[in-house]
Parts: sequence; structure tokens; C-alpha cells
Amino acid sequence: MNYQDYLSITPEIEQALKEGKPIVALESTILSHGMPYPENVEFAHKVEEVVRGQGAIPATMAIMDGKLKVGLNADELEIMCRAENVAKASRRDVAVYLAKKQTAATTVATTMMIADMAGIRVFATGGIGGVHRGAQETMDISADLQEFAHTNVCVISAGCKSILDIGLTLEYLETFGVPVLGYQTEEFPAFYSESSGFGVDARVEDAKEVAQILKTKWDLGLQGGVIVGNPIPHEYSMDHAVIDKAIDKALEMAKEKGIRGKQTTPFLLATIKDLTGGDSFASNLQLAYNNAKVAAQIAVAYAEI
Ligand code: PSU
Ligand code: MN
Repeated sequence: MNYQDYLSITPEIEQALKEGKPIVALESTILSHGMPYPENVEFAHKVEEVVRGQGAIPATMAIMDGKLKVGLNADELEIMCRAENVAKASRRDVAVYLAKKQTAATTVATTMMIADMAGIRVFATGGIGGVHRGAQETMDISADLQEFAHTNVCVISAGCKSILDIGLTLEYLETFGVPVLGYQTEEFPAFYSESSGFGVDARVEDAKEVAQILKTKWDLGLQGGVIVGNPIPHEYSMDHAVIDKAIDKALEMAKEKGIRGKQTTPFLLATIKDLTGGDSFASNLQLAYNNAKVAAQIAVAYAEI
């Protein structure tokens, strides 16, 4: 068997791949481990509609029944959103969960892997993983970053949350040769807010410009991903003081409870949501829709060149 035998691609996406139509990959960890049920069901459908609204086809990824699923139907989305006995799959888990037929949600790293295997080059998410605060001691660095170093997929996110050390995350990406672009901004966005105080490598003005950079990078055989930081729409951005306080408290609680490994990120996300009384969740939804929209525009522009 080769890797293609493990892919289960919906007929619509299979057809789109053949015809070179624009497709946008979407992850499922954001559904299973990043958002509450049943609000995540509405989100899962709506984010796909946003992609379609721009003329691209959505491909939500998951691991199910021993297959790498490219595109999920309504029943499968429901399973991912209910998240009962749904694991979180990063790169090292993929073979284990496939062989064990464990249902698992895909992170940024594994969504990129599956997208690449299927031939999908553009992927929209909320926030990326990165270097955790205190990583100098814990060595907690998301496998997402290694994936950017090797896998040819462009990821549109609202940057990363300051549960991470944003400065070290950007240093790591520089070391591994990953272009970090700012979508109509000079700053790398900090998820809930438009600014982080850290600059990007290059500002880009529109989807066409991103598509040209992708083409050039991959024409040159420069392996690896491209990160597009797309700031949260201004009207949804949150007060720094409110969100920073919640993040600090969540980090403290994680330490007290001895939360480690792959539990860290989901624990921090859920705790921040509780502490901000759901305000952060409303922002989270809006930034993810905005990323899906820009990603679809990039996929359309990339398909045209
Ligand atoms: N950051 C968020 N929301 C998320 C995630 C990160 O603001 O949902 C998810 C993504 O799926 C990301 C993963 O790939 O968490 C990173 O997990 P870890 O830090 O364990 O690598
Ligand atoms: Mn980690």
C-alpha cells in the first residue's frame, strides 16, 4: 500500500483536484478540542459556507475508520463536534490512530500533512501552535512548527495566542526558513488582538500577492509552508488587559494542575474561554471566518496562476 490508499477523499473534492479548482483545507482540532458543543456544529458548517462564498471548496480533515478523511459530511462533522472519544492527532499520532482505527481530530500539523498528501495547498485555521512560554525549561514546542518547516501548505491564521511565546515562535520559524507574511499588516497578529508588538517578514496586500509568493517558493523547490497572519477584524478585537489577565491565570492553573503534553493547549483554550465569560469565543468565531474568507481568496488566486 502507499499513502494514497489511506486517503478517503469526497467525490466533490476528488473532482475539484482533477480540475485544478480552488480548495481550502480546514482542521478539526478546533472543533473537537477548541470549541464547545453544540456551538461548534454551527461553526463547522458556517466556516465551510464562507469558503464556498468565495468560490472555493472546503475540505475539513479528520482521522476516522483507519482513513485520512479529506472532506467530512454532516454526520462526520457532528461526530467531530460531539468529541466523544475523539483524540487529538499530531504528527506522531497519525500512524497509531490509523492502525488502531481511533477517531481523531487533526491539528495544524496533521491537517497540513493530509492536505499535502491530497494536493491541497491552502489551509485556514484560527491560531497556530508554537513555542510555549517557559519552553526554555519544558521544551514544549508545538509540532506545528516542524510541519511548517517541511510541508508545502500555506496556512492562514490570526497569528498565535499569547499563551505562547510569540517572539520565540517567530525566531523558530526564522531558523527553519518559514516565510511569515502579514496580511495588510506589518505586525504578526496575536489572535484576539490585531497587534503583538512583533513584526512579520513581509507585508502582503492581497490574495494575488500571496499566490505569487507561494508559486515562486515552490517553483524553486523550497520545501515547507508559508504562514499568513491575518489580523482579527478590528470590531472583534479584545482588550489586551482583559485577555492577558485571563491568559496569565490559565497558565498559572495549568502549572498547578500539572497539565502537560498535548493536553496543554486544549486546557489553556478552555480555561481562557471560561475566564472571559465567552467573550473570547465570539472573537474566536469571527477571526476564524475571516481567515476562511482570505484563505479561499488565496486558493482562488493560486488556482488561476
Ligand atoms: N491554538 C488556538 N486554537 C486551537 C489550537 C491552537 O488558538 O484550536 C489547536 C490547533 O489545532 C493547533 C493545536 O494545531 O491546537 C496545537 O496543539 P499543540 O500545542 O499541542 O501542538
Ligand atoms: Mn505541546
